[in-house]
Amino acid sequence: MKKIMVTGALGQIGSELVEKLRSVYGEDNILATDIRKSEQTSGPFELLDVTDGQRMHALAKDFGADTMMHLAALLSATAEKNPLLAWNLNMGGLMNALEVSRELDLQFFTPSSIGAFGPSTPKENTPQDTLQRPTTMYGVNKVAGELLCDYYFNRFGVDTRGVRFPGLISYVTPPGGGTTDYAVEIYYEAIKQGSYISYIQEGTYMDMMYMPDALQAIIDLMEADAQKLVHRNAFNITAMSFGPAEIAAEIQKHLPHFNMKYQVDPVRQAIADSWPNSINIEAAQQEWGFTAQYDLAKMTVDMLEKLSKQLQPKAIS
Ligand code: AKB
Repeated sequence: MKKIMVTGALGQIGSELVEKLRSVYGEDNILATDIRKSEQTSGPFELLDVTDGQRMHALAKDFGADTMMHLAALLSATAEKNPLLAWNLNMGGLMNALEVSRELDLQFFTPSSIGAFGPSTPKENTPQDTLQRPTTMYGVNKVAGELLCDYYFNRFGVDTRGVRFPGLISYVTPPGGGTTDYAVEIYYEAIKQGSYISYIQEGTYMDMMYMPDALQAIIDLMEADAQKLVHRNAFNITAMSFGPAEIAAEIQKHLPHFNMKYQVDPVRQAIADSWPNSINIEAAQQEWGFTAQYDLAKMTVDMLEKLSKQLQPKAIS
């Protein structure tokens, strides 16, 4: 049975990944860590600032971890506001997590992103192996991270694995500081207000994926036969590509009065414009059998159903 330590466990991916891992591998086999204190009462949890490599090492060792899932990082829009902090946290945290994995011989996962591509990357059907000259600090971090993970595998034999996530959509923990966050906010506002003001311009396509598919992808990649992995790190994966008008139209099928206006944020629009419209996922499909269950229509049904229940005014007892 695996013993997995997760950093950034209270973030958008971490909060759901920890639950999923606990249901697969057992509650006591997953150590959740975060810089903030958890309000949840069950399951192992420790406070951890990922820039503190010594504490990271001690926690992994005491827990008897055999796997590290390193999620703690600043997302693209926040990183653009504070590039130095992003460098220190994203790269410092990753180096510590890789070093701990080398020292304790842990299997290793960390996510890269479609943000690892830039304006000179082919925009449609973006290949797995292609030009990567991103123009954001987040992108610089992600490319450096992809190379570091390859380096730790080739140089030290650390079993590093990873994917390039598209925008992730979920109803559990909202993302914070990303460029693709609009595709989550729109569902909340559709239910709460019946309207949404999009900071991303009509016609701006980005890849997206529903959280259950993202969690399953992490588990499938970590369980995959190492002999079949040609790439190991930074596999392109996605489930759908749409712009604001397409997601709004899908919501209108269920909430006919929903309307959307545009008030474009130049910083996040520039980031989105530098990313691909749609990426090619053949390497992930061929090397470890990646598939996604949710398209835009199926995800929208589930998001609206789950959020309607969650946002219902609670009866006063
Ligand atoms: C972001 O928008 O920064 C993230 C990502 C695509 O990496 N959701």
